[in-house]
Parts: sequence; C-alpha cells; structure tokens
Amino acid sequence: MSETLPILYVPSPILRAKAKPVGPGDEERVRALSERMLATMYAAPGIGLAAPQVGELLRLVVIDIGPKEAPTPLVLVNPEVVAESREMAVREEGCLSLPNIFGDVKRPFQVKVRYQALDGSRQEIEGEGLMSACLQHEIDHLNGVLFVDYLSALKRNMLLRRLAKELKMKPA
Ligand code: K1U
Ligand code: ZN
Repeated sequence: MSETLPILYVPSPILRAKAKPVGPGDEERVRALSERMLATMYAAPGIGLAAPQVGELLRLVVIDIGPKEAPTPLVLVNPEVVAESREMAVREEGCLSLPNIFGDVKRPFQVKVRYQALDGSRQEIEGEGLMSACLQHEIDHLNGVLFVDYLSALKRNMLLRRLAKELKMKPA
C-alpha cells in the first residue's frame, strides 16, 4: 500500500481554489498521486477524496463506496457532470477536510459524469443515491466548493465556528 498524504482542513485557501485540468505529460505524476490518494482515503476512512484536499490543484478524484471487504477503487481524471436528474435527494454529508462536521445537502438524485481513466481512455459513469452525492461532492472540491456552501449561512457559520474551535483545541 502507498504512503498516505496529509489532508488539508478548512480554512486552507487551497480548498477554495479552482483546480487545473490534468494534461498530456501528467500521466506518471497522476498515477503516483492517485495511488497515494486512495491509500489516504482508505486510511481516513472515507468514500472519496479530491486532489485539492491533499494540496494538489489538479482535477483528479478517487472514490470507493463499496464495502471494505471488496474494494472497488475508482480514479477519475478531469471529471465533469454532463447530465443530472430533475429528481433531488437530501443526504447527510461529511467531509475529510471538515472533520466531525455533518449537514443535510440537497442534490440531484442521479448524475452522469464524463472523465478519463488513468490510461487516458474516455469513460462515463452514472450514479444515483450515495454514488451521485459522492461524485458531486468530489467534483465540487475541484471547483473550490464545500458541502457547507449548500447550507444556510446561519448553519454554515455555526458549523465552521465549531470546527475552528475544535481544531484550535487539538494538540499540534
Ligand atoms: O471528499 C471528502 O471529503 C470525502 C467524503 C465524501 C462524501 C461523504 C458523504 C457524502 C458525499 C461525499 C467522505 O468520505 S466523509 C466520510 C464518510 O462519508 C464515510 C467514512 C467511512 C465510512 C463511510 C462513510
Ligand atoms: Zn469533502
């Protein structure tokens, strides 16, 4: 298993920046980074991770919503939502960059995402329920958007203040 990477927490400005597309020539870097991102996601543990969360402003995401006993890792390079359902669903979300903070987020129940695999091939994936929420949550990270941005200002500020207090209290 690859070495894990440190995860950035709010208010790191990197989490609010727009990530750059992966381009030709990035293959080896992206392959190595995705392995370390998967190791970091499994160790956290989490069901997804976007490159900006480990300090890399690249459009790269890893996801595995499967059971621990049967890992089904997914690496998405330059992912984009190309279709979404009119039907919406509310689901409680967390974020590895906002530890111990949870909130109900309303998103399209189904999405279709276009991306490149590690070998450069063009792929599409359709997800619903948890997979849809996870795809949207991770693609949001590539655009500097966090799940708390979907909450009311009152709720968001309350959660962010609580997080700031908790992180300050943690020993270095
Ligand atoms: O991007 C991230 O911060 C990862 C995040 C993804 C996510 C969670 C919930 C809804 C949408 C997207 C997480 O993985 S938070 C941790 C989590 O959800 C989890 C951890 C262990 C087992 C099951 C879930
Ligand atoms: Zn997140």
